[in-house]
Amino acid sequence: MFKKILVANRGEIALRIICACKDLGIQTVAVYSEADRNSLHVRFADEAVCIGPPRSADSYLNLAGIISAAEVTNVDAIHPGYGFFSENPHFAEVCEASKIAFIGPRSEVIRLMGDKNRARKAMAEAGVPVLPGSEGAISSEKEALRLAEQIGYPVIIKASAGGGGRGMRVVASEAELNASVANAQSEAAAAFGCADVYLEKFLENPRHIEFQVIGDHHGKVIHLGERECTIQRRHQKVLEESPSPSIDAETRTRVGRTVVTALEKLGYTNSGTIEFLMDPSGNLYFIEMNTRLQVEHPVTEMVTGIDLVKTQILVAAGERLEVEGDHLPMRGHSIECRICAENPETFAPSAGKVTVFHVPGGTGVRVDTAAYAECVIPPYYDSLIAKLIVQGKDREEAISRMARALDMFIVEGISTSISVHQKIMADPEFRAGRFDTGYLRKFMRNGSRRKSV
Ligand code: MV4
Repeated sequence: MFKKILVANRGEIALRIICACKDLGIQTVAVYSEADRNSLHVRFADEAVCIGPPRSADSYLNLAGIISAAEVTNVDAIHPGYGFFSENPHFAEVCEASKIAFIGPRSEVIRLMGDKNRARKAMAEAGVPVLPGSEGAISSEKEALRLAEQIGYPVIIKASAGGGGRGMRVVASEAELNASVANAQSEAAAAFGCADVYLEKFLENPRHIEFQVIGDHHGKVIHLGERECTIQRRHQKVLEESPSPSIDAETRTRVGRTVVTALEKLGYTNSGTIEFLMDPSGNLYFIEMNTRLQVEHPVTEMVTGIDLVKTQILVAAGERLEVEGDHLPMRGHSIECRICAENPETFAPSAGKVTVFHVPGGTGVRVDTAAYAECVIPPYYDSLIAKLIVQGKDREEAISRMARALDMFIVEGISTSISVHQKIMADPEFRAGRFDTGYLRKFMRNGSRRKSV
């Protein structure tokens, strides 16, 4: 087992990882930027190393600084959290070469899934349904036209090196497609350093559903059910829940078995998420795989009862997943609201000093945060300041607990998205489970004030 782990991240997720290490009796090393000197991850880690100036590029993305910190503190492993180096195959390779365990999948698998076109091909070959589209990268305008004709418009052109909504363009007709391929290729080359693009059938206002998996180093992969992540704004999730109100037990069993079989074939290790789009008939199609721990992992923890971060550490250290069958059973319902430091009307970031900070509690309430009264939210990083997570015996109980907890969450000094979540919890359409990826746009337009989303 590892004796000491370096946490290559900040904020709530750094604290979350430190908690798991403490539960396992593992020593921790924090790394921090000059803007994060007074952060709780620095305070609660056993050791802390400053790795540079405030900007992420100079600190949390300072590869040499992080590896040096790992070497001088003599850690056995690095947990990358989410964002930063979590899905960087080069970082994982450097760890592997430095004999430091990277708490995540093997670098080749990270690289494979980072190429969205290769990932689509690999998953299709392993038996996971994908949307109709190109078999590899598109090589010519002619090929794209022929394919689009065959599958029908609208289609979407995606950059292989994109993902998470970056480098996509919807094409409604043949006339539009003509200029699109070359433009998409040069845009992709400029933005990602790789010109490869591929084509898919475009689904209008789908739902976004993702399956959580974890694999050990002995060939065993299990799934932990799905998360409903449809409610997003500009490709940023706003709230997530598990189970999805639109997935039944039969679908969960069938899709779960399909993803577990596919990932066992790929020799997948550690935590991963398989993203699907759902069409109005309830069919699921693979779009992308994320090879990291996700922001929304707590809703899965609440319904399965396992500590995912602890499990990540244990499997990275070579322990077996002691589970019969291909999944863990789920119980009850969980919802997570992302509380962001932003203006709830314009969604502009709102950095600055938090003067009052009171977190809700009570039955079925969990708050993952690194904020505290009098702390300063720096402008350099992601605006997420807290995750409010609730569980209940069913969706209705979870929603009423969330509404209660939001009312008892007090943040003063900066603006937050709490009021947006309060409106969603009160919305009959949300309560009925009726929403798609266009939900927030429609919902905000129908609200008391007109807003741009
Ligand atoms: C799509 C799509 C429709 N059809 N692919 C956006 C994020 C990235 N993971 C994939 N995305 C989409 N891919 C096809 N073939 C619509 C989206 C999409 C979306 C997906 C999930 C949640 C919110 C979204 C908002 C806009 C577009």
